[in-house]
Amino acid sequence: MSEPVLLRSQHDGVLTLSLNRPEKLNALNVEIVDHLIDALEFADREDAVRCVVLRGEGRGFCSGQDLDVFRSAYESRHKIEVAHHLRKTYNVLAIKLRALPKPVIASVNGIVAGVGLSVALACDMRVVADDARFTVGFSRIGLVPDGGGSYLLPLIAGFGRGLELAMTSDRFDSAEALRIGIANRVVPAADLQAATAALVEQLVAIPASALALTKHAFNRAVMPNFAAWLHEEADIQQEASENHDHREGVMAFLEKRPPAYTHAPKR
Ligand code: LHQ
Repeated sequence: MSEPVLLRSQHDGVLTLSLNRPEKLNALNVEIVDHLIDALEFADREDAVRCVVLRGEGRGFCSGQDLDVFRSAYESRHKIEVAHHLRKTYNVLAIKLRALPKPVIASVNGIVAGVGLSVALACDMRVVADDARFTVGFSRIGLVPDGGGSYLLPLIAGFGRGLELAMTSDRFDSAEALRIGIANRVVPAADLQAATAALVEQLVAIPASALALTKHAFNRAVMPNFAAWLHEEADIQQEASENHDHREGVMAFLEKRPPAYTHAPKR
């Protein structure tokens, strides 16, 4: 039997969810996102769960959408229903992460890219290993940040720096993530688990209702239109994905060669 793509463990009120596709730096597919959504629904209805930790197995937190999934569609030049895909996967996940009335901590090691970054940003706090490396990444394959990325990145990192990182897809390190507010704290890689556990321990000692209502208040105060935005973001991504340069960017990544972009407005 193959390994589960999402590992779950529960101790002392903490549900730990570990993305488990280390050979692809925990790239996401529909199966893993469905498991994540199920786990968050479980966390919501189980009083015994007081806090959720999201982490990645291996040398990365998450490299974003598994680009191999779309290989045959890109090769055959079929249209991909990207907006539909987003609405049934990452948009649901982002809404669940924000709506869960319990803290969700991303414990971030190694690589973070694409919608993997969006997922980390949709969590409540990010404890980051000092060797973590980030890239928004979408623009390199002709896309816009999705899964809430176009909302959460400017909200958390600021409009100017967020837009720069989204447009350039420049890599940045943990020190920069801390400086722009993406990391709540940076710790030596060897201490990531202990530092995450210490934060969780601090949170679970605080009245659960205060945590739930504080999260609700912050959501309502600064992101009351998040769900509506996700819908619109998916339409924008659909448009981006219909450009030839997106297909070329994905195929170049899969074929491990530099892309040959045309920069034409439409394919
Ligand atoms: C991967 C991936 C990956 C598959 C590493 N997929 N295999 C929404 C709607 C529609 C379409 C598309 O997407 C989306 C949402 C998105 O998230 S778009 C953004 C998707 N992510 C990316 O574009 C990032 C792609 N990955 C990379 O650029 C690099 O792998 C990074 C910079 C993350 C890490 O670089 P390295 O540390 O040099 O590692 P690597 O590239 O050697 O990756 C290790 C393996 O993982 C490798 O496989 P291999 O068989 O050669 O060992 C990669 O092919 C595989 N992998 N990311 N997203």
